[in-house]
Amino acid sequence: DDGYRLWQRYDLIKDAQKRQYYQENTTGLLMEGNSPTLTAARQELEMAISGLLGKPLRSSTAIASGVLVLGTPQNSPVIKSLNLASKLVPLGSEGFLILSTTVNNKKATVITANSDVGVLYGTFHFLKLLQTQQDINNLAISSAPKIKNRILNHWDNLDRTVERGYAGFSIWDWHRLPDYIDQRYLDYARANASIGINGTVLTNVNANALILTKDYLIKVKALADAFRPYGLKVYLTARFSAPIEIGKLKTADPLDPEVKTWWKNKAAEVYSYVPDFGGFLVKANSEGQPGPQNYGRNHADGANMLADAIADKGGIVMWRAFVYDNKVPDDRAKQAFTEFKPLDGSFRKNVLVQVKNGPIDFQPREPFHPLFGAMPKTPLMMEFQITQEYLGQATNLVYQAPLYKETLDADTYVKGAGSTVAKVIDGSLHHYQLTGIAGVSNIGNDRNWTGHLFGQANWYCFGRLAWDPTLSSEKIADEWLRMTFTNETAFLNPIKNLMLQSRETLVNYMTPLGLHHIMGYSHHYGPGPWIKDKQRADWTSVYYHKATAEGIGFDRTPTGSNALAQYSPAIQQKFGNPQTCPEEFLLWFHHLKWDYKVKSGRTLWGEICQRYYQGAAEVGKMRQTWQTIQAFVDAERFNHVKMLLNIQEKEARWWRDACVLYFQTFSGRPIPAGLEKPTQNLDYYVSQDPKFVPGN
Ligand code: BDP
Repeated sequence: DDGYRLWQRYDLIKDAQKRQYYQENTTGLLMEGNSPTLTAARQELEMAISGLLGKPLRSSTAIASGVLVLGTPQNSPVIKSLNLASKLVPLGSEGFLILSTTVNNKKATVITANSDVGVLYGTFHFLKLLQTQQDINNLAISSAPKIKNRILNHWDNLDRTVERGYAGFSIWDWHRLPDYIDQRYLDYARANASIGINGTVLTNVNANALILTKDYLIKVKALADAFRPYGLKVYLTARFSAPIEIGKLKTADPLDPEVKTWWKNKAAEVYSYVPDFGGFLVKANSEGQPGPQNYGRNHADGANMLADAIADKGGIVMWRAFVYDNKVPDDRAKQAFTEFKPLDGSFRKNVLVQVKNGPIDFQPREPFHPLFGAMPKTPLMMEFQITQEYLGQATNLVYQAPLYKETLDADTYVKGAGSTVAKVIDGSLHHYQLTGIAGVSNIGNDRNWTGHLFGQANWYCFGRLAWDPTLSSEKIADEWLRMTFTNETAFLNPIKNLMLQSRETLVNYMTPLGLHHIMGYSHHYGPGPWIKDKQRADWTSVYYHKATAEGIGFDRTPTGSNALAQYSPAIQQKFGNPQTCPEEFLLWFHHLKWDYKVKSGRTLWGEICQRYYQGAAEVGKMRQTWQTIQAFVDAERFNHVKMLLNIQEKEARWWRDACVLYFQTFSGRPIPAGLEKPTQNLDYYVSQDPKFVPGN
């Protein structure tokens, strides 16, 4: 089994009693509507029920005991007769209701919503109950997404390379589009719908203007048509200089009337192919990308010009706040806030500012981005990275729900305790009208989609948290494991535990105690704490760890860059003092002496060593744990994970030894007794530059 089926496997439930029980509750399907979306729901149910229960799902026209009734009050007279309006109204356009009830005195399960896509989401939820072997007798489930726009960002180039993609090439086969609709596109849409993802940006933020030409737009249309039944809208990245590159204008100045007209016409052309086109994602004036600042304009000028071009069609602009350049002398972590905070309130209503979870760049651990909570008049959306650019790429098993949750649950204190980041992005804190969350996709054309089989869990947990940020990492892991592998507790308990620990383990062997950005240059693979003397200081590692003979860490308090001042007073107070700063952010905010005493009673140097060794040792334990569950997994998937865990253990030791030896050249202290000595010397690690890194 190569893992292609993701969490939608629908293999026969082995327990005959359970099968019997589910069969009694799925005796037939009564569905009165027949839109493409309802047809997708029907097909999914038919496929799943015949797989899980080994018996086809019959369509019925009358109510019989155990029937499934699907539809909306608009397209189903049976559902209309149930008078569910008071329950349905609060669920909005995408929520759903699943009810065990009686219809004409017959036992029935009703899956309904205000829209067909809500019914589809409800269908997937119902199937999950079967896949995870739950009770389905007294169902009264109502669920609606807490965030409106739940979007994957593909960093896919038109030549099918994928920036920071580690699962093969792009799944968009531009060459064979528009006439060839790969089954993979439909399976991709099914998977996204099953977790409530409702948008996809097809192209890289480092954009190519050609995507906006007719040749590509007809291909984009083909994808949009394939995805539409699944409630998945298509978005594109807009290259700011497109009016020059493909429009032959002399300028891309957002205040120039000709430029405005060009974008209006271009937008109209896009909508002529894709009438429900979602809108544009823009990276501007960041890492060399063109933008409004090239013309002396600001981000709001640029975003508003594009927003005006698509407003009447209902489109949105997602304008990224990931901006930095070498003009910031003291601290890159401050730049986004410095540029965007003064613009609060000056964006059009259909603009969202898309902010990465932390102020640097998707590190194994970062504090939440200080913009969250700081722009009450501008809807901010979250950008997480699902692809593991800085998390061991596709050879490391790291379950990211705990990382996402850490940011979502972080308290900004901007309106007193409880002002969490989740409440900023779900709109409840500042009453945003638009809300959104994006995940940089880890999907490629590898058979198993994500390179590492456990990368699928990160796609899955992103979708689940986008729907409901209050879900726990544990619950999501449990669902995913049950659907992807088995419902056996002897498998679930150890592997769930392994997943839940995996992110902390990775932080320990890569960047413990708030260290960050010390990876290999450019490709970002493997350790590189020694990186220095590049064309930009903020692309080096020494800029971030600031190790000297005295100590280590980035002072972001008032005695240093004072990036801390961008957070609310309560955070400043807590994080500003090394004694009260959460230890996981210690060296993010403080430069401390090697002999500084940490909570464990060890010196800082001793603790750094301890963490690196602990992290590497834990990967050894992960490897052993995997061995114990062999009986529950088919050979192909078992061996896939086994081999990758072997690689991960090597890599964890590589990180450990390289970093400890390097930092030792500053601390001048021995590796604490009891910890095995690295087998190589530092020169060896410095001379190792990985040669076969994809995606960079
Ligand atoms: C960094 C990546 C780079 C991306 C950039 C971005 O290294 O490849 O283009 O982020 O988010 O993480 O724009």
